[in-house]
Amino acid sequence: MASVLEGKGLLPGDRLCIYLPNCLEFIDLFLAATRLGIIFVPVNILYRDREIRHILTDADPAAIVTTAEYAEHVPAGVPIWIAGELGETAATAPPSATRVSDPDAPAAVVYTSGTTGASKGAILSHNVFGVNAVNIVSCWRIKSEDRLLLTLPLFHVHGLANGICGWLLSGCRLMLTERFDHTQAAGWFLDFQPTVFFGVPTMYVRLLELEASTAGEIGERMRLFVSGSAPLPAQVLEEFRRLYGHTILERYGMSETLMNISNPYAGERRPGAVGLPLPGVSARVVDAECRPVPDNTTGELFLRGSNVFSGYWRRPDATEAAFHEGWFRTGDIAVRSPDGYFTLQGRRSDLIISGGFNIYPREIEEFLAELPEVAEAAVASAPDKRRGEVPVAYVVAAPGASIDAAALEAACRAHMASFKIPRAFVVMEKLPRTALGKIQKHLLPRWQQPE
Ligand code: MCA
Repeated sequence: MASVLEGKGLLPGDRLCIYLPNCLEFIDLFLAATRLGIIFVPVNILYRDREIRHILTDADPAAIVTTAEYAEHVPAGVPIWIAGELGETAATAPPSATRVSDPDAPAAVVYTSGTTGASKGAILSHNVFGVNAVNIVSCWRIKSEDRLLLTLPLFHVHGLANGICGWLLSGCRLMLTERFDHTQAAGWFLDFQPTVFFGVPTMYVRLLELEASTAGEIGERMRLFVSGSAPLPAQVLEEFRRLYGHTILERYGMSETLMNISNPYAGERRPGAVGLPLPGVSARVVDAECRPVPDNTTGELFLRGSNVFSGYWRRPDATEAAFHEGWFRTGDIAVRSPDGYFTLQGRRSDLIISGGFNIYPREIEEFLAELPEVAEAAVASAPDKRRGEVPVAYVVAAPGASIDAAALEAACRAHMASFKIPRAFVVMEKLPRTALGKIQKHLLPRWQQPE
């Protein structure tokens, strides 16, 4: 695949966008691109025209690789290569001798809606992927005898950095599925008999729905369940322990830093806490003036280490704002216990994490406000048993217009990823605002998921 990409004229530093569901070509393209020093830019397969256009404009790639089926979602303007055709050519191509040697050079740019504004490209060096893989393989004791069931999307670093790079470094046996499907999960566990599983809390909530006998059989063969990308409710951890006989190991990461903090493999896996800093990671809790606070005191979590990204792609302003005296500002609120365990308590921004996917309300609010029948909109989160949080839209009709929720939902579905679509459109006379005009989301009427 590396010689195919070279044959296409790609050079070190060029960007290559990948808009693919999980498949073997995804892995081949990741390995080929990074070996050539081409910057790998994965695009969420659930993204649609607006979201893809934003990344194509920002990353300015040489091409985007996708399938014939998904090509229809890709806006015109950038060469489209079909993954299957690249794979066929690669099968008979001579191996490439090229290998980059600068570990601090960018290996990938991963778009994240982060803590503020439209998504930005987090620049991840080869070293960051290497440090992360070494940390999780050693700390979670992944061996070549292990069998890893990976159902996470590879367009996010949970699946790509922890899943694929953890598999490659450990030499374990990997089963990769196109996506997580709760109707097939039991079969996958019973047939493949994995020993390690990486998941988001939504997956664990789904696994709680299995028969006790099936769960027990799965638990007997499993060695380690890891959870991340969103908070794992302590009650889910407890129910899971009763049903599967395993205490899920919760860890905390970000697209900008990969894994930062993890509950120990041996030692207390504390419900509700994300654990202890990984080797090489410094973590501190600071006050509004960025000064360290004592234990048991809430503040913003700052991180430093060789796992931290190189900045945001072509966004020197956002990169500058993301650091303070060499410390990365996570935007997460945390507290450290005297024995060193960190617990996350919320976020500085109104980011919504649904099923492990980040949703930035501003993006949906701006889309809705562009619609002629909407004067203004606010998007807030509502609790959801399966996904943790889901977005809910509160809209004020334009003068003389009436709001048709189904039409708003159809408009959202046509232009953005399915997980971002508000679960309800609550019509309001006006939105609660402070004297300065800032919308007060905590005053919006709570919306309950209908049973
Ligand atoms: C969902 N859909 C997909 C995928 N996931 N289609 C293709 N590929 C996928 N990977 C489709 C579903 O089929 C469904 O389609 C629609 O999207 C809505 O899905 P959803 O509402 O998400 O519900 P679900 O189908 O039950 O999906 C639950 C899920 C998904 C599979 C757990 O939420 C998921 O994959 N979450 C993982 C996100 C992730 O990897 N986060 C890591 C970010 P239809 O509507 O047609 O039926 S990295 C990170 O956060 C940091 C670094 C960290 O610490 O990990």
